[in-house]
Order: sequence, then C-alpha cells, then structure tokens
Amino acid sequence: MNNNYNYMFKFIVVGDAFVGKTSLLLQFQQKEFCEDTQSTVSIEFRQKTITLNDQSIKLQAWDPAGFTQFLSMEKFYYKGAIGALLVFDFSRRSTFEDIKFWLNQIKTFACDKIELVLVGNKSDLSKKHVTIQEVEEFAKQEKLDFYETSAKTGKNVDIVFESLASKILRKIETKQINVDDQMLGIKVNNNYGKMKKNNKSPQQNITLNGKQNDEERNEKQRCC
Ligand SMILES: Nc1nc2c(ncn2[C@@H]2O[C@H](COP(=O)(O)OP(=O)(O)O)[C@@H](O)[C@H]2O)c(=O)[nH]1
Ligand SMILES: [Mg+2]
Repeated sequence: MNNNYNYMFKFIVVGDAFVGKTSLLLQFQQKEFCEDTQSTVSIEFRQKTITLNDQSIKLQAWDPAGFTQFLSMEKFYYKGAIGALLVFDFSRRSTFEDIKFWLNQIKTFACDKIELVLVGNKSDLSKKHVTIQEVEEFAKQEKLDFYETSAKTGKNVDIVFESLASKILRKIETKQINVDDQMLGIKVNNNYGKMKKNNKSPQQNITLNGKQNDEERNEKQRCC
C-alpha cells in the first residue's frame, strides 16, 4: 500500500448521469479522455497524490453512479467526504437545474465541514444551454467557487482538484478543521515526515507536482 502522503482527503463527485464525472476523474488521474465511457454502474474511486505547500496530499475521489436506483447508497457515499465536486454539463440545461438537488443531498448527508466546488463541464462543446452569467450568479448566491472545465481537453481539471485540496489544507493549517475528527474524510500520516528523514533516497517514493506514481496509475485499468 502506498503511504507516501502527509494527508489523505476523501472527495466525492456528484451530478447527473453523463455530465462527465468519470471523465473528469480519468483526466485528472491519467490525463486521458474516452469518447464513449461506459456509464458507471457502481461506486468506485480514483486516487492521485499531489503536492501543495510542501505537503504530500493523496486525493481519493469517489465516483458514483448517477442513477436514482443507487440513491439508497447515498449515506455511505456522502459519509466522511471533506470535498465535493458538483458537476453539470453546459450542453444540457437540466443538469444545471439539478445542481440544487445535489446541493441538497450534500446538505442532508455530508458533514458540515465539506468544501464544495461547482464545475461546469464540457466547455469545449460549442452548443451551450447554460450561460456563464447565470452560473456565476448561482455560485455567488450559494457561496461556491465555480470552474468551467473540459474533461476532453483537460481545461481547468487539475485546478479544480488542487483548489479544493488547497482550501482544505488551509483550514487544517489554521485549525478551522480538526484532523482528529475521524468522520471528516481526512487521514493524517504522521509517519511520513519521519520516513522521509530516514530514507536516503526519498524521491523514489514521493509524488511531485501532481504526477502520480506507478502504483496509483495501476490502481485503475485504462478506460480506452
Ligand atoms: N465533449 C465532451 N464530452 C465529454 C466531456 N466529459 C465527458 N464527456 C463525454 O460525456 C459522456 C459521459 O461521460 P461520463 O464521464 O461517463 O459521465 P458520468 O456519467 O457523469 O460519469 C461520455 O461520452 C464522455 O466521453 C467533456 O468535457 N467534453
Ligand atoms: Mg460515471
């Protein structure tokens, strides 16, 4: 098991089916895009270690099925997540309207410390049925950060994950989040600093600047 991290954060990705949740995770973790991803039939997760403020942070992002028949698993899914991506698809208006539903799910089932980011995906498509102006108004109203992404071109994908992780790290460092609370979706690896000191060639084990190591890359098979 790869323990080369100072912190592990559990993220969840929510939004209607086919908005690009799996594709965003695939682009983030493996820099890949598939035109015909099979719809996710059960929850799975993808992991990647990034470096922020000299801290090695393992992001474990859970990818749900967007179908209602799996909503019975919602408590399990939302439990213990410290970050969430709320994803809609710019080319399908109903997916933006449904963000209110997903926000409500988070308010009902997730912990109150959860950090959220609103993600408008498929920005590469020319036919948009949601305007930036209305999204920005909604984001302001709900106090959400908003990013326009494309899982296809990779636009803003890393930034979404990194900004969410960075907000959480800042809250840990300023003691607004108590990492000892085991329900928060944060794991602290106190041995990592010691391990680095004792290891003569630590670079072999450390993931730098968002590049994942082989173990993480191999955790999921390639999609295409
Ligand atoms: N053009 C474009 N297509 C995308 C993008 N993200 C996902 N897709 C496509 O949208 C479909 C659904 O994506 P998927 O990741 O499976 O959605 P999920 O159900 O939310 O996990 C697939 O055919 C993807 O190839 C994007 O940013 N741009
Ligand atoms: Mg999926």
